[in-house]
Amino acid sequence: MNRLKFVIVICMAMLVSALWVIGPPLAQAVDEKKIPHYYGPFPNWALSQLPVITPGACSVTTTTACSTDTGCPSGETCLGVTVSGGIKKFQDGLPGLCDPAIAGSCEGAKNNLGQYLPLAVPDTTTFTKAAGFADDADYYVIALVQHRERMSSSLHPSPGPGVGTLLREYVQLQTPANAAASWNKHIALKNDMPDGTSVPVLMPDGTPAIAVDDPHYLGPVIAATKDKPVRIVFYNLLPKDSGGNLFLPVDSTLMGSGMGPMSMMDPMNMGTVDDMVRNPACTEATKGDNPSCFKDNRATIHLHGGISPWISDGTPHQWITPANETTPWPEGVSVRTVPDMLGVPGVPNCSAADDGCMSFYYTNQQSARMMFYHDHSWG
Ligand SMILES: [Cu+2]
Repeated sequence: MNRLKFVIVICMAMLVSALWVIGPPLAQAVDEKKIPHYYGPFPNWALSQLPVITPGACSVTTTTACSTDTGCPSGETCLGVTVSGGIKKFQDGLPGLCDPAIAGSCEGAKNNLGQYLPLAVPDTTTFTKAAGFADDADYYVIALVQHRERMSSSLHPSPGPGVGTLLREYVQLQTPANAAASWNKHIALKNDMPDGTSVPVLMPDGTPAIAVDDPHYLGPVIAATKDKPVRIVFYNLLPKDSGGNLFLPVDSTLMGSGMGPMSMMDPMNMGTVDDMVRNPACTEATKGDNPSCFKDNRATIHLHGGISPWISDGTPHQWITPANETTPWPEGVSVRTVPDMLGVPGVPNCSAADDGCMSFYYTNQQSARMMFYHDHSWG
């Protein structure tokens, strides 16, 4: 019997005797600096501020504390109740749609929180019939970054580092065709981290990642035309290694999102809340930057409702990790490159498994409709 097994047997023997006299450990109090775990020992929670209600007193029997009239004797009202904090609904304006290529358009579309929905600005000169392609196409380079955005005037009233809700947002990168355009805001992108810090976003070649506009919730809006294809090069620019762990609870027991396809020890049932069955390998508590786990920073673009060839659907197995990620699995098994997007001047070559980018072709051979593109990674 090796040492590990011996210790386990000892532990189980102690456990059997201990279980009769103790319950499971108490759930820990919410600590917003910690990432919630799907299994524990930290509880799942959402950081929604609850309102603080200071009780008042009943109108006649004034020694009776109350928070509503029903807390008072019949016929009396509850007076002096105050409510503070919480998240108020319907306080903020909706972000407006705007075209960054038109001066002043997005400034005018801002709501009271500074939010707006920028259109993606197409590159119409790279993929053209004149250049030998079957159709003129709108071409975009879209990246995914981690970004904080203030979502409600009830949240985080004072500006400062780490303010806003942490999100993963799509953003339009500049291309050679629009690098010198007057409307290009040349935003040097940063990834916002759960601890409140920010780190510069680099392209796979180590140069700064430059966006045409700041990241915005819901991402750049792509206005397409029936029968005119949209072509996209997608860059996964999320943080790498343990920084790429998702800041939401992840059910890593779904095959393909936790342990990789390799021999790993079977989880042992110790009957405790934090044993390997109830706190499996590759959950937030144990993942770290363990290369034996599928990464949480896998991402893709799925065009929801699009009539797209399967290679460009962005299926659950068409995800990629950021370039240079430490993983044996840098892309899903169904990732394919759009054949005629290879070897095009100014267009990134995304044919390598670990290049952190992939290409998409949307036919738009369908009637006008509102669609959305979103992540679709397995797990
Ligand atoms: Cu969808």
